[in-house]
Amino acid sequence: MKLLASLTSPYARKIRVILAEKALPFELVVDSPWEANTRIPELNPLGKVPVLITDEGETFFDSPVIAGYLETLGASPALLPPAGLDAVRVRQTEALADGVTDAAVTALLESRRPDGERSEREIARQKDKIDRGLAELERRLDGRHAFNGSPMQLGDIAVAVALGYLDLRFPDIDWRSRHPGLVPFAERMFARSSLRDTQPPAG
Ligand SMILES: N[C@@H](CCC(=O)N[C@@H](CS)C(=O)NCC(=O)O)C(=O)O
Repeated sequence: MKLLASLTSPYARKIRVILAEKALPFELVVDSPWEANTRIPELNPLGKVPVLITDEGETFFDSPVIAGYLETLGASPALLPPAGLDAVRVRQTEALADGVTDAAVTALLESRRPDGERSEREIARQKDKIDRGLAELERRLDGRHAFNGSPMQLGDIAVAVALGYLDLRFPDIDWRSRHPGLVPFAERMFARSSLRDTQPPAG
């Protein structure tokens, strides 16, 4: 299977972490939807990474759908409980973490707009979402080792990737000081080889 991804995309990183945890072989095709010669819109009409092409030639996006597909391959460890309320709860953690990532991506794009077009108010609005999202994650974690019970699940990976993205793009937010309850969890997750090996390049 092939994964089309940019090396800085947090959503693509989530999928790369899952592939690494499950030791699933894949070909990484680096492609950025922001480049003029990108192939992404041919594969995903929304023009976004990640995109996964299965060995059978089927194409899947976006990252929650790809995560669901990878689960069907049956490789361990399972990162989603079998269908049911427990699976919905893991998906809720993923959605909350992805929402923090969405707000960070939106704030970054806004901050890169030229003078006169940039809205500081919009950046602040997105940063509020980040802060509220992290506060809710901290509350839900409640000092435990993982969000949806042991062992690690998809939601834990999404949270770790969201925090890693804040480190990359918004170190000034200093989430560690504002949400110290997330720090031991993040340190454990960041130490895993799947996260170490998928660290985004600076820039
Ligand atoms: N909900 C999507 C979000 C994907 C996404 O926004 N990817 C960004 C890269 S970090 C992208 O490709 N942006 C290009 C664009 O918005 O045109 C997912 O989870 O896969």
